[in-house]
Amino acid sequence: MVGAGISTSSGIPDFRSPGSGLYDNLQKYNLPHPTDIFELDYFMDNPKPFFTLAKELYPGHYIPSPAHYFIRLLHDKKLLTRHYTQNIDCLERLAGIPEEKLVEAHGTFHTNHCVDCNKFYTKEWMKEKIFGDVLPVCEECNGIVKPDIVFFGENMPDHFYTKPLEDFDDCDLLIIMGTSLEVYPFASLVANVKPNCIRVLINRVAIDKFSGRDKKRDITFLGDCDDAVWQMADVLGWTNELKDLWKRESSLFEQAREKSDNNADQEAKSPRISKNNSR
Ligand code: CNA
Repeated sequence: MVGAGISTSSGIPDFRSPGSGLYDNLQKYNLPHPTDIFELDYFMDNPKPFFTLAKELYPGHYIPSPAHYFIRLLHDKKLLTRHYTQNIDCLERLAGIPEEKLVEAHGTFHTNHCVDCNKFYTKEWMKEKIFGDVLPVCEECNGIVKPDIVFFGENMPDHFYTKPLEDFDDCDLLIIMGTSLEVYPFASLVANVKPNCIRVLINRVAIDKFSGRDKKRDITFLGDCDDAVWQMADVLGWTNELKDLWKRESSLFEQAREKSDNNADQEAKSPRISKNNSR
């Protein structure tokens, strides 16, 4: 089970870290309250702050961290039952964790729907709107099209409710990384494992709700997720494998990113027709 802390070393801020977290850095959006950016009612009145943030967070800019590749290694070695994530950055998919092993509890930028008529739109369609600074408006009914990110008060995806029933009874080690465990119902999953399952929390700061819960089986590693996975890789004898995987994949992403930056530079030099849309 993971949260925003596994992606901070990739350059994506979390929500709640004082100073660097998104909630401390949303002044430019003039929100009455920081969490309004993920409130559906606020979004329906004023979708611009969300789409400005979406442009910053949009998948494609960031490269998965060693923590993501450690989870990929667990999968490659057939040790991963499932990966439950609160993150919306799609870095697990980029790290090669297959869709059937993922529960993206708070949704994803991968798919998009009209909030009024529910028409589906592809991620390529949405990306063009977001990066063109154009409000994504439904071609059928003129409603706003929203990435399938779960906003406060919205239902979680169906598999968030079905997969734990398959997974948690059989789980013999629950690794929880980079999360404040503040957001429910996701946080409540930690209680779903059987009493003999070891639970390891890896986080920069202690989480009261977790620490001391059950001293016989709960372990807290206070520190960075990447440091923790390198240490685990070391004791498992996987250091070289993790290093090779991380280096190989990261250099492929760097090459792709350079190529796309060069293409964007070329495009910027040629005149473009404005695609501004009014609603
Ligand atoms: P959070 O409440 O911001 O908590 C993150 C936790 O991670 C904090 O306790 C930090 O101390 C800790 N942390 C930060 N960096 C590291 C690190 N390198 N190593 C170890 N610990 C670290 O975020 P949660 O994920 O718990 O909250 C759930 C929200 C955050 C979900 O709804 C997400 O959609 C949302 N979110 C996602 C992203 C993303 O997709 N990358 C980014 C920001 C927020």
